[in-house]
Amino acid sequence: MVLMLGLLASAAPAHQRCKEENMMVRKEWSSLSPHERVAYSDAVTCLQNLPSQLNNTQYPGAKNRYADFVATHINYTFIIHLDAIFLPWHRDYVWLYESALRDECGYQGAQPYWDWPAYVEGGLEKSQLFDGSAYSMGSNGKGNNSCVYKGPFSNYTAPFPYFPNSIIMDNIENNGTGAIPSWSFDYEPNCFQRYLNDEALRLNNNYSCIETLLSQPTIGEFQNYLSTPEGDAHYGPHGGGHVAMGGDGADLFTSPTDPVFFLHHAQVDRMWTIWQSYDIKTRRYALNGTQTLENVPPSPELTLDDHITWGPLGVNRTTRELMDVQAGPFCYRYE
Ligand SMILES: [Cu+2]
Repeated sequence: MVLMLGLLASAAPAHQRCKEENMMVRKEWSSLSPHERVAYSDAVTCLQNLPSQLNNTQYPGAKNRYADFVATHINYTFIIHLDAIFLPWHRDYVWLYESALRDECGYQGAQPYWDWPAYVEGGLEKSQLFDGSAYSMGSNGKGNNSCVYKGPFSNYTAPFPYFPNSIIMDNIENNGTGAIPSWSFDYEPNCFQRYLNDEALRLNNNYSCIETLLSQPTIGEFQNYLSTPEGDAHYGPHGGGHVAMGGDGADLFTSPTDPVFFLHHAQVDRMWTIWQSYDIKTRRYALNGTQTLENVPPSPELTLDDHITWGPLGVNRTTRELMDVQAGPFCYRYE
């Protein structure tokens, strides 16, 4: 009988498991109450104080549970950016993080997002996200090292080394192997850094950029517009948000060191979800591209049956499982 019930439960179609009643609702940072904002940043601080679950010999810099997420991002940097894996990988990544906040740190809410265009006027430093109050996600950086000095996370130590951008460019230009540097997981403590950049946000993340992004006809064009690889201050809305954070948040490898990374990537995911919703039939399972950064080294086209692996961070998934935010492991919507 027990076995039969188990079979019935696992045979239930996804749409029956995810219902309006149990769906998480992700909201914009500024629309959370001050109490909700503190609950969120407290949960992040909690994660930064829990022990790591990674092998410490292999990942000496992973000094806590939060750093495990950063280490995993470093590890996969060359296969999860500027390719077809980017969107599904980061969707699952944000969800695993949100789940850790809830399951390991007692957070009751959903993952908030950062609606970029609403922050273009008025200056990031004065915004509810970065004003350095107890209800923000910490201040801008200051001083020679641009250390975050006020509000949540101002005492957080960024454990991993700095990765110069040339690592990525060298790999592309010299047809590299896409191997991360041998020192990638070394423990090199530094203050947590930001260098807020209003101009990057104004250029890449204004309302007209978002309109252009959402009007791209194919997933390939959507991806290209989202993350423009290079060029004179035009990075696309994904790159623009990273450059707007500056400091740790602008480092392609270690960017999740800045906890705003997860609000930024929730917004990237929200953009993809909205874009998918305009034509579910053709867009929900649309993929375009290979499995390596700018296809260096060359790799096969990503398919829905390919597996996305997480190591100790989470259960392995097929790409197919990561395409619908109300099926597979997910059950959430954006408000
Ligand atoms: Cu990333």
